[in-house]
Amino acid sequence: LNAVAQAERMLKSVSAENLSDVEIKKLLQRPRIDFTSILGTVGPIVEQVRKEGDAAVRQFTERFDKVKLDDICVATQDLPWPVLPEEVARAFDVAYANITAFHEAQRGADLSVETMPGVTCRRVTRPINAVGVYVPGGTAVLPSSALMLAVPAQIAGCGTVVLATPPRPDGSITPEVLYCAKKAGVTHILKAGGAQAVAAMAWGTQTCPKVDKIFGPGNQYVTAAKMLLTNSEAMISIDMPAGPSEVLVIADEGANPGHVAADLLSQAEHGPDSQVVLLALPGVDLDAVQHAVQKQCDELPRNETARKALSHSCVVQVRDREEAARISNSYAPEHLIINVDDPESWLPLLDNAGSIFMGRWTPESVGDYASGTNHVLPTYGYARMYSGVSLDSFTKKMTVQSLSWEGLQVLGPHVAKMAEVEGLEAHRRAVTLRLEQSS
Ligand code: HSO
Ligand code: ZN
Repeated sequence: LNAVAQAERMLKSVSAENLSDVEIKKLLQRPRIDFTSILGTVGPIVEQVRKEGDAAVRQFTERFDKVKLDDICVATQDLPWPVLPEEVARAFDVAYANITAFHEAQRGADLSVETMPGVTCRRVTRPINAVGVYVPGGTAVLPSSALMLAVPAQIAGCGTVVLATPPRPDGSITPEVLYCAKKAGVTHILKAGGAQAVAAMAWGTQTCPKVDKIFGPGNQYVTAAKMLLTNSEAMISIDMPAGPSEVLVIADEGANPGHVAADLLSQAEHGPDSQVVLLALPGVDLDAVQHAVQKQCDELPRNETARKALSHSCVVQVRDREEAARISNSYAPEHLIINVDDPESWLPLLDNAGSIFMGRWTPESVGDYASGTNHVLPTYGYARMYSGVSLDSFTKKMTVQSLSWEGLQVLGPHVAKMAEVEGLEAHRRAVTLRLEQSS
């Protein structure tokens, strides 16, 4: 019986009681990504796309995706609406509506403050003119990511939205991705993947517009290309640093072991280097959880991927809420599921997480697809200082100030004094010359 129990234990299990904070940190270390060799491959691709534009993209697409294409980048409006099964279209319509509602509500009012009499400071928001969104193909095509990125771009009012995605063997793009792209007002579809797609958007080609900011998850080549191009003459910014997907689940005695297992596996199936962590409060039936993980994992079409992810994942038994919150804050998970009684009382204790899923009835899947929140979130511990993608990600803010004659009389002498301190005489004069003039 013991041997069976042992074999069924898919997740390494430890007790926080026996470990120092440093040991826990070490235990929860993410798999390291070494970009050195990848950058060596990606650099020349990026360079060739810069020099040759479409011809290079075409060549790499033929080499990597095994597709020969004439039209690399096409206007979305020139592509016909794909025909989708009714239920599929309805599901994406619901997601579109909810994502729109939540991101529409993120529109903040412009600011205006009179800091001194006659001195007015404002802040106004403008869309980023041109953005590129990357939607991965490969082992799992994620049309939901098209919605998560194109919808806020549409609400922000970005003039050019290029969606890049690898073409299928027949040269077409996934119908669901096209459906989402058309709904969300994507202007151009770039039928390319990998570093060549990112480079095309960053430099611009004969047919692909140059963009100002590039968004979206992707494999290590995509990530490396984004990293390279941010520090290049292409003058682009990116959404955030990217790493493998992850979830941390906090469960109490009342959590259903089958639900806990399903939530852990839903992240594990994303990729072999995904990481899942369970913080189990006293009373959780850990054998039942391990058993459910094993059983459900075996049934998954992507069980091999999930199994690899589980091999660097674990269960940590915690003593109380404070200990759980401390470990979770230190790990800073991309997704945090609080499967406990009274989750609201936990929220004030939680500082670092990309997105939080509260209570018994909120699986991560709802946020991944359709509740309305964005699923492009900081991974790899970056939730400590980065936010997930939101409407703000597609805008920038300009400040505006205006002084009346009276305003300059009140503020000017102080500015002149500061300029004097800094030894910047021209700055001082720009004020004093005006002060000498009567209204
Ligand atoms: N969990 C993924 C998002 C996703 N899940 C897309 C399913 N489809 C990002 O962390
Ligand atoms: Zn997911």
